[in-house]
This record gives sequence, C-alpha cells and structure tokens, in this order.
Amino acid sequence: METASKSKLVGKSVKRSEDPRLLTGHGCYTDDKQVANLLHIAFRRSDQSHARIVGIDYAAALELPGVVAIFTAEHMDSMVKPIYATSKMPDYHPTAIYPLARGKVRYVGEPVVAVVAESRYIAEDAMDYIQIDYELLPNVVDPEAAAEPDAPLLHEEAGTNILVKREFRRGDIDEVMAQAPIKVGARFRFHRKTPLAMENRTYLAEYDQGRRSLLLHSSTGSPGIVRDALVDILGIPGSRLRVVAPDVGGSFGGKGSLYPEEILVCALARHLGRPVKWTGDRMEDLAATSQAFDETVYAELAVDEQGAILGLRANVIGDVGAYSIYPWTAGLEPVQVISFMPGPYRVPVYHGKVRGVATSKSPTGPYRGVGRPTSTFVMERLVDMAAHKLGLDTKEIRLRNLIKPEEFPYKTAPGIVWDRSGFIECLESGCEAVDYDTLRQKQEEARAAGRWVGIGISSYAELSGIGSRISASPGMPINTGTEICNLKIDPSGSITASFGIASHGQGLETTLAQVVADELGARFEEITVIHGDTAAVSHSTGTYASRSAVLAGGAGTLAARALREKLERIAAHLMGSHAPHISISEGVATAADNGKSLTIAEIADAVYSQMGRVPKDVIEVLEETKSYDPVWGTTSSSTHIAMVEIDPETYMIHVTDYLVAEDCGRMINPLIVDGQAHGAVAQGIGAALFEEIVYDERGQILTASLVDYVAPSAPEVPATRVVHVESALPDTIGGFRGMGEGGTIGAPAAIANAVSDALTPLGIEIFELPVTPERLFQLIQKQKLN
Ligand code: MCN
Repeated sequence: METASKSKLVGKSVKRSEDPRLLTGHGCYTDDKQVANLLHIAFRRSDQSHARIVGIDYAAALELPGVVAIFTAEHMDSMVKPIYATSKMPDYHPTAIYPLARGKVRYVGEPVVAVVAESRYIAEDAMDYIQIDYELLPNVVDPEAAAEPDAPLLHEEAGTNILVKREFRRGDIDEVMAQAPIKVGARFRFHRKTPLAMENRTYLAEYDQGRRSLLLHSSTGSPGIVRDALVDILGIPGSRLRVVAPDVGGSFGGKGSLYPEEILVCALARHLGRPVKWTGDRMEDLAATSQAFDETVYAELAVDEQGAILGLRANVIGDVGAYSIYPWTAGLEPVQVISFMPGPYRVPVYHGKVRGVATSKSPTGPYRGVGRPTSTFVMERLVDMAAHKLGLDTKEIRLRNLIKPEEFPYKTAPGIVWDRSGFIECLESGCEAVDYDTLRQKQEEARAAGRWVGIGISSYAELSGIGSRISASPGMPINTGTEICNLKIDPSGSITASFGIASHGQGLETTLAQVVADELGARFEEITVIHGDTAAVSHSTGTYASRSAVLAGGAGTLAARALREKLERIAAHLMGSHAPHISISEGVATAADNGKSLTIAEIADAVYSQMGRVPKDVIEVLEETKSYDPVWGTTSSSTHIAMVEIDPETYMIHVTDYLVAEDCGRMINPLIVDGQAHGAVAQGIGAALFEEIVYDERGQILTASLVDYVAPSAPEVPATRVVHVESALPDTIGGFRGMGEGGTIGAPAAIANAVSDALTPLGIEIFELPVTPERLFQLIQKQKLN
C-alpha cells in the first residue's frame, strides 16, 4: 500500500463540493439541456409479454400535425447493427439487442414503435393512432417452468431459455451432507426489484452533419461503455463520437448498461439531421429499466456439533428476463449469487449450481450489490438457522466460522481470493457498538412482556475495485480493470483533473479532488474534477462495482505524483535550488536550502507565459496522464446489526435501530463513506420489507407506478450508525477499498435475521423477501394451523 506522504485532505470529512450546485437547483441533467431545433421521441411499447408482431399501422399517426416521422424495426435495419453481450462462459447464449422489437415482443414495455415529433405532447398523442396487431405466443413467465426442456422458447435461435449455466465444486458435498450431524436448508426466494433512481433515464443526441460527429448526452453511469458500443452499432469512429453524462440523478446500477432507447436517439439524430431527445417517465422506468434479483435458491448447510461449517450446497435459478443485457450479460446477477455464496466463512466443501433463465419480463442487469444481496441473504439465514438448531448465539456461530486474519489470503471454493479484511474485527466492533449482550438482555425483557423484538446480524465480504485479472461479469470482453486520470495545470495555475468515471451521487468530484490535492500539494479549491465525458480521457468504462475510489483514486494519485515531480524540477530551476530540496504544500513550492518560495500559479506562468525564463532542457508541459490497474481488486467487509419490532396486530415491521461496522480500508472522506452506507442501507431496507416488481401469470407488470411499487421513505429508515474498521490496509495505491454498494448487500440479510429472531417464540424462519405484512400474516396463520 502506498499513500501520500502528508495527508491533509484524505481522511477528512470535507463537505461535498458538488452539493451547492445540486442543492440550489444549478445542476444540469440531460433533460435540462437547451438545444435548438430539438425533436422529441415517444415510444409505443408492447402491452403483450410474448407475441408475434403481425402488423403495425401508423398511417393515421403520421397525419397528425407536428409528427415528423415514425419508425419501426424494419426502418432501423439500415441505420444500426444489432449488438450482443458476448462472453467466454461455456453454455452461454447471447441475445441480439435491437433498438425496436423485431418480429416478436418479449416483455411488456419493450419499445416497438418510435414516434418523432416537434414536442413530446404531440408524440404522445400520436400513440393513440397506432395500431399494432399481435399473435399471442405461449407464456414464458415462470423461470422454473421455462427451464424445462419442452418449454416454449423466448429466443428460438438460442434453442433454450437457459441463457447461462455455471457450476462450482470443491470436495464431495454429497458425502458431507450424508455424514453431517446438523443440517439446515430451505427454498429461499428473493423477489424482483428495480433500482428506482430519482431521475428517469434520458438521452439527447446531436449530430453534426458537417463534421459527421455525434454527441450523446446520456443519464448513464458508464459513458465509456456506451461510446465504445455505439462505435460498432452506428459505424462512427470513436474520435467523432462523444458521450457525456452530465449531472445524473442516481443510477444504483440501472443506468450502467446500454439501452435500446439510447441507440435509437443517436441513430435518428443522424438520420433526421436534427437533435433528438427521449426522457423516460416513471411508468417506463418501472417497466423498462433493467431490474434485479429475482432468484430462487435451494440451499443446504452442514455444520458439526460445535457449529463449524462442514459444507454448503446451493442450486440457484435466476430469472434474467427477456434479454442478455449489454455488456454485462445475463450471467451478471445469478452467477455472482453462487460465486459469493460462501461469503466470509471457511467453507471447506461447496457445490454451487446456477441457471439464468430467460422469461418475458424486463431484462435484469446490475443493481447495487449485484448478486450478493441474495447470496448474503441465503448464507446468513442458513448460519442463523444452524445456530438456532444448536442453541448457539448468532454472534458466536459467526466468530467460529469467519475467516481469521492469519488465514488471509483465502481462496474461496468458487475461486475468489479474499486478500485480507477485517471480517472478525467488523463483527466484534459492531457488537461492541450496540452493546450486544445488554441488547440481548433487553430483548428477553421485551419478550417476557409479549413484544416481538428481534436482533439480526449479517456479515459479508465483497470484492471491490477489481482490476484487469477479473472481469466485472464472467468472461465479458470489456476491460473493466483500469481507469485513467489526466491532470493538467493551465497558465493561471488552475488545475483540472479529468477522469472517465461518471459520478452520479457518489461525491467523486470531492473525493478525487481530495486525493489529487494531497498528492500534488495543491489547494483543494484549485482543483476542478471533470468526469463522465468520453472526451476527457482515451479509455474508461465508468462508475460501477464500487471501483472509483480504488481505480480513479489510484490513477489520480499516480498522475499527481508525476506532475508533482515536474513541478519540483521546474521550481528548483526557478529558485536556484535542487529538486530534492523542494516541497509543495497548499499550492506553494518551497526550497528548503534557500527558503525561497513560488506558488503553483507562478510556476505555471513561468512555464507557459514567460518566454525563455525556463530553458528548453528544463521546460515541460504541466500535464500528466496515468492509468491504474489494481490487478485483482481488494476485499471489503462489513457486519450489519438490525433491530426490529413487529406490530402483532398489523404485522408491520419497524426497523428500530441499525448499525454498520465496515472496513473499506483507508477512507478518503468519512462523511461520504457514511452517506454511502446510509443510502445503501435504506435501499436494503426497501429490498427486505417493501420493494417488489410483480408480474402476473401472463407477464403483465402489476407494479408500474409508485402507488404499487412501494419504496421506503424517511419514517421507515432509522438513523444508521456507522463504525469504521481499518484493518491491515490493502496493496492498492492509497490503501482504499471500495464500499459504495455494501449497505445494500448486508441489510436484507440482517433484517431477515432480525425478523426471524423476533418470531423465534413462534418458530418462524424467514425464507422470502421482501417480508411484507401480508407475507408475515400468511406465515403466522400457516404456523397456527400446524
Ligand atoms: N470512498 C471513500 N473512501 C473509501 C472508499 C470510498 O471516501 N475508502 C468514497 C469514494 O471516493 C466515493 C464513494 O465513497 O466518493 C463511493 O466509492 P466507491 O466505493 O469507489 O464506489 P463508486 O464510486 O465506484 O460508486 C459505485 C457504487 C455503486 S456500484 C452503486 S450501484 C452506487 C453507489 O456506488 N450507486 C449510487 N453509490 C451510489 N450513491 C448514489 N448517491 N447514487 C447511486 O446511484
């Protein structure tokens, strides 16, 4: 681990520099862009989940004044190439992604017809004049049925609905299960949810006919991925295709993939020679932004009489929806479920099997935590169930099984290497912070008084800041392992740090400026961070997978170090000193041998504006570009402790207190780290108790408004305490580990364990999330009948 010699800013709770802009209404989101001559798109989307398109009649819609053009899949063929999320995974079937449904529709909400008009109102009105005739095809809604060999196919060319299959094995699990004294297991179900960002997806494309170049403003978290994909799809060279993510109002993974609407606005802006915009509404967001989870897991854990884990078996069926999303593939979510299932525990024998099955629902894609909310839910439930069976305390069983400091690096059965992290330290400090023993005593008193109160612990580990030796999604050809920083000082001494990552709520304008300022010896206020613009650096993929602190922070550090050395050499010459005597701090270079000093602005002025003052052999451009690859990535870990109370009349579950003890290595900004944990825990509470995308048996979405899709609001989210554990620092530059997703990984499991704990007197265990009052009522009724 290498860190700045004198940290002044890294580690400090610097207030977010982007907030004054965002909180006073001066943010500029894609939909705020004012562009002359703008055309607007509205989509006629499929109202059928699986049907052949027999005919589309839009003649009457074309007659409407203000309608400029109408497009179907046939029109798009000459404008775009289909794209496939390819992968080296065996048994994987990619699916073609077209901007408009071609021949068949495969989910309710799939774009079928695009109306381009002078205003969005006109485009929406034109929808009523479009007639689409469908021939209904058999339902492909239930993933377990769709996985059967004779099931009707969603993608005939794949020859199966099972788009991806993987298996991991260590040891003989059948033998372990046959011999084990204690076994626990169940069918677990984590229902589908959506990322639900505040800003809906929006795309605005401008085509410059003269320069034959395209500019896409996109509410994306991955502008580099979108740019590189569009190069192929549209056949425009990368040098003439720029993707800019302006202010983006949250993504949570939902804006991390390439979307059909994004391809379409670009193709039509070029075709029509006018700027084209589409802004999604909330119904479109709920029906057609990538969704997440939706796994059924059959899992079994074997332990010995002391509670030591002997083996684990998991069979996962992931409902991946209608298409294999670009670039992540249909494997992203379900494969991570089995890859991370053993969690932070010593699991000597493991068998994990997964099938990602296509169904006629919105495609699944990245969502904060990816796969690990489900794997943690299942594993943490199994660990608690084993403890209940043995009469062991739930903290104690974890202490007996968590990988110990001396066991790092530890390779899990699916091949993930935990470099080192504070697994046990997080559990111990979390329990200490809540005063666990006293809490248990109070719970006994509450129980004696007839109250349903529960304490739930969940411990997990995640791989963050992954480098080039491990891809964000299995076998994906895109290099997700590096990021670049370009750092330059202009003649006024002002410093611009450009990155390809795209902050959409993470506060990276602040944290990356902290890192660069410290390494360069500059003042924080002098640094402007540019992000989310493919013109800023030659290659980048974006902000996802809790990677920006590690990768962009690392690249920023390296660029700042190199630029600092240049400044030292030039300052030494200007002050009649030698580079080793120069120190730079707060924007001032000082020569230790003669006491002279110069500001960075004075050095820049001498370099650029005073001809001849710096000789030819000393003068250098005050600019550096560096990339950073952490090779494998690093392990972050955490323990969450949730306290709940259940109302025995309404079955409402109240999260009464919540604590996160986390190890993200060296913190750049504790205020931001806390905020990330708070936000992610709120999402985890949503996943545990409220949020669920529901499709009926014919594939109709029943939760296409925020009346039906229930997200938690302030009263449902307690003030979350965060305890920071800084165990041995990782070998990443700066010693940072990622943490932006963690809260969402730990919270569903902690709450499921707390609810099960509260219901121990009734003998009820939770196997299904979200655990709504309705589900709890059914469980309790069933238990009463038994
Ligand atoms: N940080 C820090 N010290 C560390 C680690 C992180 O100060 N040791 C800071 C970082 O500098 C950054 C933030 O914490 O400002 C998150 O950093 P990191 O863990 O590197 O995650 P990314 O910046 O790569 O963000 C991605 C992650 C993911 S994958 C999702 S999804 C997510 C999230 O972050 N979506 C978010 N946080 C979100 N926060 C908001 N507000 N909105 C979203 O859509």
